[in-house]
Amino acid sequence: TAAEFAGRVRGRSPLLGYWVALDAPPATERLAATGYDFVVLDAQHGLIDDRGVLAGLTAVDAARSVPGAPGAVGVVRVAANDPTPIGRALDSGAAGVIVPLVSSAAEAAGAVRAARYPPDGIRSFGPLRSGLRVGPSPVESNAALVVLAMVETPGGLADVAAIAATPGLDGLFVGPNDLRLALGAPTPDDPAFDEQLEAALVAVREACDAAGIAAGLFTTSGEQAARRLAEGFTFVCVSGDLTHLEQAARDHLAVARGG
Ligand code: 3PY
Ligand code: MG
Repeated sequence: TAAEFAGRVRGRSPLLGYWVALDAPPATERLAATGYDFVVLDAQHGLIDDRGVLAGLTAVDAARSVPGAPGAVGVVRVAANDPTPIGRALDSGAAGVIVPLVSSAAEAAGAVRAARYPPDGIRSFGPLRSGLRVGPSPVESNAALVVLAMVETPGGLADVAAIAATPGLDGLFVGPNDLRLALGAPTPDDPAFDEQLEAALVAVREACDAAGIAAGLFTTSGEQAARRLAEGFTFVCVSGDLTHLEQAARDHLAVARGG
């Protein structure tokens, strides 16, 4: 349930997630049944609109009824730090939101307020699907839904300790592509910025440790994810649908052509 997931996020249990960028609910259901703790539907850069978010969250929940499957919970990386997409993602049944481009403690507080009903926040009441999944009670929802702020801008990095200390915030989540660009790199994978990125990741992790919240980030492989967990990150998105499709297509073609 969403409440159990929130307990694990807040308890800083190591959690592994899968990143979904494609609006393909039957594929999402199968991926959600493979054993990941959570599935993120990317409504910022992913090719997923509001209807796709609703269908994707329904698919993730359906995976929990697959015999023998451990089942995951659905989380949405919303399009923007704005009460409208945050409220809609939660109304659609998300167990939490990952909010992009949070650049100050004030912005982090805004994200938390958008996800909580009064008196804790400003979320408008209308949990059309969430009422079934999380429960219709505002108090229950406020307690059960998690909010993670993405640190991936110069302001976010400069203000990371204050952002992590935001009351009600459940975790930070690093977007390494934007963060590397924020550090001045000309491309999101320029190896000349590896050292600076590593230092930034340490700063984010230490801020999370100090605040006692989840330390999250996006990786693109099992190897990277294992390394980040070993470092102390607690909420790691291992890889995603588009990455895997492309990789498998390329690898199989290479083998078919004789390596
Ligand atoms: C980033 O790397 O900037 C992200 O937002 C993760 O996709
Ligand atoms: Mg980003």
